Amino acid sequence: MNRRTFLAAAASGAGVALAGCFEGGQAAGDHDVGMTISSFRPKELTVEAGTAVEWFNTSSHSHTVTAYQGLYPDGAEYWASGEFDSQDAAVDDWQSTEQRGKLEPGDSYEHTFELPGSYEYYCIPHEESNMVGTVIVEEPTTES
Ligand SMILES: [Cu+2]
Repeated sequence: MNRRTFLAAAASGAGVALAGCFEGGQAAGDHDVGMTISSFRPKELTVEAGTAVEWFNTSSHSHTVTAYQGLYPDGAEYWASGEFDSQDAAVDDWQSTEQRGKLEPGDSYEHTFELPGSYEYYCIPHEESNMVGTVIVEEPTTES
């Protein structure tokens, strides 16, 4: 894609310019990852290091975006909607009345990925339905 084409595509949503890489048609609007009743769309997203990725609950059900403990590069911090320090804390929260990590329909969550590598995550209430996803973070490319 040349730069002109990229800018035209980016004009459809501010988030697109930040997100960079897309799997066509699976994410629309300003967000990078949408949600169905029991899946993330796209399930796998590739971005450059330093990219802020936005999840947006495009479904009619409540979800979470919850990292699998340790399934991210060494040196990266634990990440999850609700901003917890660990997967245990995120799960405890889901089982509490507070549910700070819960994304209601129309809610969004954003996380910036600084370190290259693979980040595995899931939705707490729909893990049994295989509602899981991966963010692959690549070294920034230097454009000529
Ligand atoms: Cu879910």
